[in-house]
Amino acid sequence: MTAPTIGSYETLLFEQNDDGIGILRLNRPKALNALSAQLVAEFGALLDEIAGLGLKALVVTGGPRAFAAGADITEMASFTALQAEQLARGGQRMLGKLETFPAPTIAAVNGFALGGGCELAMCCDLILAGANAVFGQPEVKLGVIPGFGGTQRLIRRVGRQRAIELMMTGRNVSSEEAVAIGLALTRTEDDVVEAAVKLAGRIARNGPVAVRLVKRAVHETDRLDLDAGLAAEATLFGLCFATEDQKEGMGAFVEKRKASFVGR
Ligand code: CO8
Repeated sequence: MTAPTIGSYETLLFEQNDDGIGILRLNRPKALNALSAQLVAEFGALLDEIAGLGLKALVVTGGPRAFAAGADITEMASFTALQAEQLARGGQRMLGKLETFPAPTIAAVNGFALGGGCELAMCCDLILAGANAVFGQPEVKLGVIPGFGGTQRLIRRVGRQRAIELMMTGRNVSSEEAVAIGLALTRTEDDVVEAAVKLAGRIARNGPVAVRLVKRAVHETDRLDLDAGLAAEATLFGLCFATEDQKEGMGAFVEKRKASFVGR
C-alpha cells in the first residue's frame, strides 16, 4: 500500500493500493461504527478529498464485527423533530456524495450493516457480503423510520414488497438471504475486503472512462422515465466515441490485441 495522500480523520482510515484502488474503513469499533455526527461529517469531507485522486475504484468497509450498526442512537435519542430532520438531510447529502462518487464503489460488509449502515452500503454500486454479514432496517423497533435514504433505495435494490416487509418488521437479513433477494451481489466465506479489491481490480482493467459512464448512465437516469433514460444513455454512448479509450478498445479488438487504456 502507498502512503495516504490525504488528511487524517478520527473515525475513518483510508489507504490506496498500487493499482489505484482506495479502501475506506469506518473506524469506531467500540460503537460498532455507529454513524455519529462526527463520522458523517468526516465521511463527507474525506469523499471530497479523494474524489480528485483518480481512483480506479473505492472499497468501503468497516471492522470484523460491524460494517456500521446504524446512526448513533445515543446522539439522536433526545433530538427534536427539527434536529432529526436536519440529521437526516445531512446524512442524505453525505450518502449522495458516495452514490455519485466518480469511481465505482464496492461495500465490503462484515458483521452488522443495520439502519444507516445498510443505507450507506446501498449507496455503493455493489455490495459484497462476508459470511457473517447481517443487514437490516430495524428503525421501527426504535419507533422511527429509515432516514438516510432506506425507504427509497431499498425498494430499488430488492423490490417494493420485500423492502416494505423488511422495513415494517425490522428483521435481520443474513448474508445468504441478502444475496437471494439482490441486496448483496455475492457472499464469501473468505476475506470480503480481499474479494472486493479483487473485483475492483477486474473492473479497473476496463476502459476507465467507459466504467465511469456506465455509472453515470445508471445513476443520472434513476429519476427519469424510460424514454428520457434512453435519451441520456444515447448521449453518454456518443460521448464514449470522443475518448481515446474507445479508439484503443475497439482498435485493439480489430487488431486482435489486448487494449491498453489511458483513461481519456
Ligand atoms: N448507536 C450508538 N451506539 C451503538 C449503536 C448505534 N446504532 N449500535 C451499537 N452501539 C454500541 C452499543 O451501545 C455498545 O456500546 P457500549 O459498549 O458502550 O455499551 C457497543 O456499540 C456494542 O454494542 P452491543 O453491546 O449492543 O453489541 P451486541 O453484539 O450485543 O449487539 C447489535 C449488536 C445487535 C448491532 C446492537 O448493538 C444493536 O441493536 N444496535 C442498534 C442497531 C440499530 O437499531 N440500528 C439502527 C439505528 S437507527 C438508524 O440508523 C436510522 C438512520 C437514519 C437516521 C435518520 C435520523 C432521524
